[in-house]
Amino acid sequence: MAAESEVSFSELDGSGVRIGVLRTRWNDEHVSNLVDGIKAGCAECKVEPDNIFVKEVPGAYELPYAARLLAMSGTVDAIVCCGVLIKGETLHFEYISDAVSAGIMDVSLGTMTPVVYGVLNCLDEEQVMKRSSNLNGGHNHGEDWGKTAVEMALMRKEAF
Ligand code: DLZ
Repeated sequence: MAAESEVSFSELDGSGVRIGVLRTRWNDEHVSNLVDGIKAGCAECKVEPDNIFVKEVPGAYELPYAARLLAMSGTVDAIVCCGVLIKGETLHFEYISDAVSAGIMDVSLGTMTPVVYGVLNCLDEEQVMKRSSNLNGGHNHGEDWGKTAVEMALMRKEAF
């Protein structure tokens, strides 16, 4: 069964939606591919290219802080935090990974701005490539994150 069984993203009207994308410089090539995917996902939901704001941070650890600043600015309706963490030989990966996922949820609930968790946590580059590109049977998860951001931005605007 498809993960998105109940939602037809192509029916979402994101024409008035503003999306903020925060992306890391770490793992630049993969993250750039993911950002392209986010833009493509947003475009599929009719988001205007001018309504997508992209800002860099150094690494994944900086994403929650930047997300909080952006959410509090009130300039976007949803945020995608985009990065790639690749496991090394130390416990660094585990500490950063936990802090980032908890931090992003904290910002989302604390500011009531949808913040999409667009961070890949992978054991090696091969795993990253399968999830950040549509080449060689892979799937660019950025596309899903862009669509999720639009769906959640509309949910927030309509507020049940
Ligand atoms: C230090 C570090 C390491 C080892 N690996 C990654 C990574 O795979 N992906 C990533 O986005 N950032 C990494 N960083 C940098 C940290 O996220 C952070 O920028 C620094 O620890 C400074 O706070």
